[in-house]
Amino acid sequence: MDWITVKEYEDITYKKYNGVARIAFNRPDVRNAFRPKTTSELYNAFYDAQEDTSIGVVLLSAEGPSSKDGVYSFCSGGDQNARGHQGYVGEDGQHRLNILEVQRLIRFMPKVVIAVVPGWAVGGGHSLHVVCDLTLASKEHAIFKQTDADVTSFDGGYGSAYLAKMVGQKKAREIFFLGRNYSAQDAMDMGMVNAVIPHAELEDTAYEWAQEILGKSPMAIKMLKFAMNLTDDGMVGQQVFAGEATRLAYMTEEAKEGRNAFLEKRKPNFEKKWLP
Ligand code: S0N
Repeated sequence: MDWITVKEYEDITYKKYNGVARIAFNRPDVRNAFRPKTTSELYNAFYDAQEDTSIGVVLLSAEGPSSKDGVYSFCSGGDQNARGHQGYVGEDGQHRLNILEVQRLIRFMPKVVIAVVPGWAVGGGHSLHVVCDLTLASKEHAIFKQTDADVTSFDGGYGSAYLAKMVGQKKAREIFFLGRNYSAQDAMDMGMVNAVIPHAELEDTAYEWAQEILGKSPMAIKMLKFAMNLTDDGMVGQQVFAGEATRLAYMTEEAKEGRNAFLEKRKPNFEKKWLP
């Protein structure tokens, strides 16, 4: 793939090619832990991918392996060195919890986000794969693990409660309460991974999955994603889904007449078509 770099960042890489955006963690020596700079760069890149109408699928992946020991990692969650007493401390000295804003962007963006997991997916990194629409995992190197209860930095939202909807209550509680390591195959058997891929083929396979999705109807994909989110997202899920219903309504003659009648200061003529 001839990926084209969109913008140079410090903690991530951001590239695009042929309808696909690839956003990747780039702190492999700390197992791709995220600090506030990382989350702010992630938010920036995801927002760009959301706004770019040529992009239909986003891959969330990771650079690596570590230069220190050759270990592959997707993300090991919040950088414990950046952790203060009220959140994670950025260069401006402020404490933040802004990985949650990244999670919301992934969850609510009208495009498919695929987690491409080449190695460790741990803590907040595990939660990120949970919130992505699909997960592809390296057969040889992916390991899924929840350490939130070890370090008292826990995700009580999508990372745990939504995970329980995905793998079942007993399994989710095991994952969080025991903090064990799970292989890509274990994770697939539990229903939180879509496919186990030989490591050397992982990135190409992710790109191929993206191309398959790009062949589908963009509106159908978007509405299906929002429909599947809706029941778990309460009123916000309804708001996101309903926003798209409003957009579809704007495209009708009826909506044009409603707007035109107001602007022309006359009564609207809706031709009274009450479809069954
Ligand atoms: C990933 C693990 C299991 C890998 O083990 P391994 O292979 O034995 O490697 P290590 O020798 O442990 O690590 C290699 C080097 O990388 C550093 N490092 C690894 N992870 C981190 C990290 N998270 N932060 C900082 N540094 C990290 C090591 O220190 C080591 O460095 P050197 O070579 O210098 O010694 C293993 O590393 C591990 O368990 N890591 C910690 C995982 C963890 O506990 N993460 C935090 C969990 N919690 C969250 O992520 C919360 C997320 C969150 O932010 C959030 C969630 C909900 C609501 C709000 C928030 C919020 O606060 O925003």
